[in-house]
Amino acid sequence: MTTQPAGAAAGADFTTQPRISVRDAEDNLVPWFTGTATVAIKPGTGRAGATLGGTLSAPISDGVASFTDLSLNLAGDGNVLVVSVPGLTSGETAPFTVAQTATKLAYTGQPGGASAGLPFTTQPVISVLDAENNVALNYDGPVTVSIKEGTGRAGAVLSGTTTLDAVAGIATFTDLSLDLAGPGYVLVADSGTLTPAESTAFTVAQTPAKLAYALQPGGASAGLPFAVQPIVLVRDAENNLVPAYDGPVTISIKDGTGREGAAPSGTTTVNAVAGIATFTDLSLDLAGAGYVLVADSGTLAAAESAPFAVAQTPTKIAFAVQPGGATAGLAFATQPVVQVRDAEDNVVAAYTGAVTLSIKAGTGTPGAVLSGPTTVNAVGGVATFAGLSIDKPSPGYVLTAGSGAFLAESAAFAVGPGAYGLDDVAKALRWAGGFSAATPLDLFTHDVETSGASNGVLDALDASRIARKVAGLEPNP
Ligand SMILES: [Ca+2]
Repeated sequence: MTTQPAGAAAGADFTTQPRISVRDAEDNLVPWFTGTATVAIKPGTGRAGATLGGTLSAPISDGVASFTDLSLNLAGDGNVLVVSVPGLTSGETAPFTVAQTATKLAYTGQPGGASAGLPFTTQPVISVLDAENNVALNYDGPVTVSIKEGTGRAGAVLSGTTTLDAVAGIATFTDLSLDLAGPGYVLVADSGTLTPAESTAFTVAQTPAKLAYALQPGGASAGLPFAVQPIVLVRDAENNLVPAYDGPVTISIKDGTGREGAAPSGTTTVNAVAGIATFTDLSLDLAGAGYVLVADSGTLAAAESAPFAVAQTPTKIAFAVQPGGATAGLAFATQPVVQVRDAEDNVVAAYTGAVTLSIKAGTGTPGAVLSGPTTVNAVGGVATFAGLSIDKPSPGYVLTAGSGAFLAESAAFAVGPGAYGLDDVAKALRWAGGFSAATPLDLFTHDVETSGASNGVLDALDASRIARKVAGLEPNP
């Protein structure tokens, strides 16, 4: 070796190319020698797999041969070249180093499996390469990944550890994510000095992750549709609306909230439209405080509404106890009880208004009078009457209850005849004898021969029975 190779960098011609000379045994130049010198890597030296490039043969002229364009493609230490000439002892270079110059970045692993707000299932891998596209094993500087301007969705943000130090020339990202779904994202890898690299374009999908109330339920009154019906959104991990979602969303009462035993009514399950579930007719049957509604899809994270109260609105009155056991002129054995109720027939405990009873026009005996305290203030939503009586007997009385705008009617009931007198005995005898015709009301009041039942005929038996009552032999009435 007359000149040792030097200035070797991977993929580049050595800046100092080797030169050999032919010597005799005494180490003197043999200027008359002609032939061809061939150079090769000495096996087992340098980087495994390295190849020697350039013109590997050089003519020997005046005992000297010069190589001009040798290069090694891989960086490494301890490279030794062997120069051989047929018939002569081979020569070897001193071990030398092939340096490596990092020049550019490249995506050796493309980002993929991206869904808004979730780490890519395939994270990008960036390699630092030299001019020969060999990984620059010595490179351990930082590599930063960012969204290429103008690609993907405007305003998107790349999250995760976006800057990593390369390890042996390779930067392996682990937790990158993008917050907005969209097609055509391109990531740029940049080190500040090396030629940047761009990923292939990829799409960020959108995965529905959770539900959220966009509009809270409100204006609730027992049995009536909420004045403000809830609206539930389907969102991805980044709280973006998921317009592609059209699955069902179901509303239920959160266990342990509101009134025990309450149940929602209306269309409690609706399909989302463009990621929005709009309820229209929900109601709750029981008044109470602290109701929380759960919106659930079965798969996405459920949402809870803010707590709200269900008020109670009186909507009607009703006879809870029907009048009964009535005898003309005597207090009903069973006095009526009227309740003020909400739309769900729950008693409106807060109601204290007056409730007034009257005989419904056209029922009972014309001119009959309802006596007693016919107006009672409700207590706890309940008006309890006492001491009411009707003076004239008849079947088919109906009482009307009124309170404000609310009206209710009782079931029809009979007011039986009061105590009989001698004139009743006389009347009965006249009807029994056919001296006068009995009206239906006469039949109702004087057909008494069987206890509590009528045989539909006024005859002598009825007259005798009434006579026994008048005489005190039977209860009267
Ligand atoms: Ca009879």
